[in-house]
Amino acid sequence: MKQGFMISVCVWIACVLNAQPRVHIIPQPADLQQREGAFLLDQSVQVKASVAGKEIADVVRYFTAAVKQVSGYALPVKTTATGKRIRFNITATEGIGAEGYRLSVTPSQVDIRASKPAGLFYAVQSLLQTLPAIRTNQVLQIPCMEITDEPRFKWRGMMLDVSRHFFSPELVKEFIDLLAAYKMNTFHWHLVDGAGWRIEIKKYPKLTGLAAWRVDDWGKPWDWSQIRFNADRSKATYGGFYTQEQIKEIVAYAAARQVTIVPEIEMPGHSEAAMAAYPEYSCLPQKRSFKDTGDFYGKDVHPNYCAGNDAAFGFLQDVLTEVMALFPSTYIHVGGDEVDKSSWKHCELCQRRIKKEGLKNEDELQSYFIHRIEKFLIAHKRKLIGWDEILEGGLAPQATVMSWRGESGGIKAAQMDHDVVMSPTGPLYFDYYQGDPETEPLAFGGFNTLKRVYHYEPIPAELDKDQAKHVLGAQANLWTEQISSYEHVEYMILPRMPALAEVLWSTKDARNWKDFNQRLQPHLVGFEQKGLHYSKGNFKVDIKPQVVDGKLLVSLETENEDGTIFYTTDGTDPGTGSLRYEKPFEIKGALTVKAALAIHNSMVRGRPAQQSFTLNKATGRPLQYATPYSKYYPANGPSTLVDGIRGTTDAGKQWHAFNGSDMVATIDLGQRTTAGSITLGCLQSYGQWIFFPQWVKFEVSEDGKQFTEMATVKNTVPVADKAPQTKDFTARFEPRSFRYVRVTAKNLGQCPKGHPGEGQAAWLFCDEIMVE
Ligand code: TNX
Repeated sequence: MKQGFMISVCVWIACVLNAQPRVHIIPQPADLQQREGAFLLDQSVQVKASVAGKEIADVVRYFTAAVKQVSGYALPVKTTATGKRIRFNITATEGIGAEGYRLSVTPSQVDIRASKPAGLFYAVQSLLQTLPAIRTNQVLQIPCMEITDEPRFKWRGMMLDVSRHFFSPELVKEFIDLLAAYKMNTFHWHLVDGAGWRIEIKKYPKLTGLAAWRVDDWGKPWDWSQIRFNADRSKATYGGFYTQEQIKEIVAYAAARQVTIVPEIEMPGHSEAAMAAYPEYSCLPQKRSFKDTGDFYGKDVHPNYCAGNDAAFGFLQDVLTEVMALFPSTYIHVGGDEVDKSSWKHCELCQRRIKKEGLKNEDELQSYFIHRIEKFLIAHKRKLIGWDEILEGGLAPQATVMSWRGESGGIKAAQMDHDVVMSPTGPLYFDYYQGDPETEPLAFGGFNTLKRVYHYEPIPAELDKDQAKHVLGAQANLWTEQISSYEHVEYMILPRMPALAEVLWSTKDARNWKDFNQRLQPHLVGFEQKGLHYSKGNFKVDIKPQVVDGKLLVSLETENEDGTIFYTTDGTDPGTGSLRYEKPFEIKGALTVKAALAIHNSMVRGRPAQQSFTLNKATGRPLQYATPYSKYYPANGPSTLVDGIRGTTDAGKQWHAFNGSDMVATIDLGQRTTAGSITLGCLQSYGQWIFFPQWVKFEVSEDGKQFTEMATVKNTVPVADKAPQTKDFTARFEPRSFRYVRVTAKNLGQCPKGHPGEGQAAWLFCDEIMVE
């Protein structure tokens, strides 16, 4: 009897515990113990702040305002409080650093301790994540728990490019709010680039009068078919800038959220906008036309700041002086990336400087440039940070390197005892796709999915313990060539930014992809409630072909580990009543697979993934290449050309690529087979250096040794035809019987005359080979 009673009490307690929602804080705290019960947040709660002071007052105000938003209650703030209370304490707390905090929640009290306001602020973020995202009818309960927490890295950053597209001060604040909610502490503000100058500099009014405005065009600068327009194209009316007053306000707004703003003033390249306003500081002082302000990467020559002209340095120092007065950040970012040094090569002043300073070449001139600017910043007690190109020609003595072209620049700098911030394109470029390009909004290219971001490790294995200390942290970059609305900005950083926040805040051991996925779900609900845009790329099903023993199988995969995949093959959209995916299944005829994920038995909204398959006599047969395809374009592996999927004008996905070399493929049909045509599909995309082959030769054989040529089909599309397009090269003949097929596609060899890559290796893209 007694035992039975005990069991039922245990079951009851377990039920109560189960009923209590699990705390789903992102980033995962260093130590979190959830306890039974909850602190009921109602009108009777008082807030107690133990020490007065502006910074604490800022945090408390932020907290009460946030609570008011989700509850409607204006909690009173007191120095002594009785009854149910939330206490903010600044005390020297052992075991947690400058940004750490302790949070203890019991049914009667919430107690927050930190040694600095930053810690209090982060405790507040953890607390707020236990409440609903918006005001609802829900009872507000903070689960009882004990948290001890501090970040792993001190640079937890996000960059926003406001040059390629301008975002208003209000939107920048919204961006900062999002960072703060996930305990990110650095906002790298890319204020200047070729496409527009965005910061008011009192001494140089043309920067905002002229260089902030352009004739509108945007999209994919290398692919004219994908260029879009927002505004009137006859006048330079597109753009905007921040006044110094607005900047001061934003800096204060960020500071109240523990976010430091690192401003970036690009030099010596990416300076088309500044040079349109002040051509006298470029190597090409002839007046550039007003329209050129909007030139994303410079159409002809890139007008760098002239490294031989002291007045250009004077200009930049004046600009930096005003910048430093606005931004208290220790770090000032000076760009330094992608400098086209050809204008320096042809500039008399630059060449004179090279001689006078005993420099070897233009690389060393770039290094001279950055050294000189660093000296100026150091004299003003600031530190220089720049993109990894600042390593070229010799790194400035105290510079910090932001490693974007992979990690090698960062590794090199750390080994030279310089600080680094990791920001490699893969996976930290958030202008890249986060899911299947066919169902995602326009992106730069590339593929940085949520899972790849989550698994990023900022400390490279190459660094020893001491060198690793130079890795301050990491940041993701949102370049905005393709991003013209703030909705799109949100979409690109959600949910990848919270994933990065966990990489940078939580301990390495705490990282758990499945657990993150589960904790993320309520955050996604919150995004939806708040009307925030976010990508569901993480839920998208990847429909992949697999050739096994001559059979064509299809596998369905998703990054999300929580759901069930449903699919159809009859063209209808899948639902929970459709076929449930268990394992790869065979395809025997032409059909379209559509697949989508269900979580907790409810379909994730959005377009399902879709893939059509067409089969022919070569599908699934073994294929051999004379020269291997490029490892950068693995597509679906060695069987890509016989996998039943056709490449589209999207270059990244289904193609096998050959750089400068020909494609020679031999297919064994397994037995003598009768057919009357052979086809090879190819891609041309001028802007991406991809050209149709000069000709394609089709041969057949019975023994795999003696081949007979059936036809050689010449290309008829001009090499200068810029529209991305696909083309089938087909040999038709009297049906005959053969076992082997050999297809040779002749690479154009070099990019043609007048092409930006003139003389360099041309790409040949092939998919698929069809025998019918
Ligand atoms: C490279 S990253 C750039 C940017 C582009 C970006 C597009 C870097 C320092 N330079 O100018 O916007 O790629 O992903």
